[in-house]
Amino acid sequence: MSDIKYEILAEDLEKQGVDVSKTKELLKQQHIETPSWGYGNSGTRFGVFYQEGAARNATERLEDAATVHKYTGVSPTVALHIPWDITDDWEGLKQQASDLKIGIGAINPNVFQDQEYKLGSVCSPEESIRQKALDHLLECVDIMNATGSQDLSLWFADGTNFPGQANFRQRKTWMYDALDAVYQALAPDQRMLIEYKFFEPSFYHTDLADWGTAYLLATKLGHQAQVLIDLGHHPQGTNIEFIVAYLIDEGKLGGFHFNCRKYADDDLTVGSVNPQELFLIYHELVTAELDPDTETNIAYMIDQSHNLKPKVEASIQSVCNLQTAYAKALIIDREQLAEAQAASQIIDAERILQRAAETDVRPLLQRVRIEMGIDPEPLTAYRKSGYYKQICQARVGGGGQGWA
Ligand code: PSV
Ligand code: MN
Repeated sequence: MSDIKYEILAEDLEKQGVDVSKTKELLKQQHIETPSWGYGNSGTRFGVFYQEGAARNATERLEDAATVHKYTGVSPTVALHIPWDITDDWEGLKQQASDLKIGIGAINPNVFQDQEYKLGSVCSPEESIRQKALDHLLECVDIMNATGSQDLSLWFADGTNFPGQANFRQRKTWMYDALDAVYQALAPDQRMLIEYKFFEPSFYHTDLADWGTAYLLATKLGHQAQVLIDLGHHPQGTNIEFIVAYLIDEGKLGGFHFNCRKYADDDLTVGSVNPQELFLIYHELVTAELDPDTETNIAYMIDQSHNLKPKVEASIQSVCNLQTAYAKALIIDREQLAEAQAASQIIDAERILQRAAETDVRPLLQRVRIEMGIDPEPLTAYRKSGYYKQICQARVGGGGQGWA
């Protein structure tokens, strides 16, 4: 298994004090959850673009997720969106997942698409709509019990579009009361992850607009409620890595929705526009992971709809980008960094990060994959497999559930 590039890199890393075998072990244990909605037809609010071979139902979405796991080795679970992935046979779906060697991960309720939710869901001015939304959230807890899922991943489109449209404090109470009712329904080993987003689809105010709002609610609700960071949900220029560090320190970071943005909630491939930001986020995550005094339980999930790229390929590419960011963060010399920070050697501290960020970790990741018994080049191996041709032939007709 000799590979000259890997040998040179490993020797260099060891010289820098990196424990290469521990790094490889951590990379093998990485766990990235892919979203079922990344495999079906999707689009923007201006229209849906249909792709050949796109998954048409939950069964096919599971097949695609399993394929991504087969080639990456680190994406063993898939998140479901309800009702897009609804079935009347949860036992059957769970069995299918297990036959495909994957598991069902977070359950994402959908309280934003029905006509009745035009003015909000749990914060709707109409009592019956608030009740409908709450019933759906509780139904999703039942689904978690049926699938064995531990995380309920909550996102609300609730907000208003015009000044004076609604009473903020009234809506704040409605939001809290609904979340509290759901919280009470959780089993002790289940969590509620609260996602925030500063605008869209509402353009004047959003009821859960930022990490402060999500944190406040999660804190009031209790330890089974935590914050979920979606990388696309911040205003331009937000220092997300600082939010990550802060929430970890408060024991309130529950999960991620990885994607990438340039302007708004663009849902671009994670790491595609700003890999440095992703690296700095991972730096905070790894610092916490390697600290024996810091407890974390973070769900690493992708939230992307691939409107233009072939979906399975885009998912493989995304998982690989997350491996790269993790690997680069793992090889940071944290001891030297702590020394530079203590001595206020700003340039040196920055250079320590830079050295890791500029390291070509591809030979390391290739070696990790070989040791995991998979192909060192996931995308190439997938392309050679014939899977795409097979799904294009098999999946004819039907726009599919979801955005379509
Ligand atoms: C909303 O923009 C979001 O980020 C939420 O997580 C949804 O569940 C997901 O995208 C899919 O619409
Ligand atoms: Mn999201």
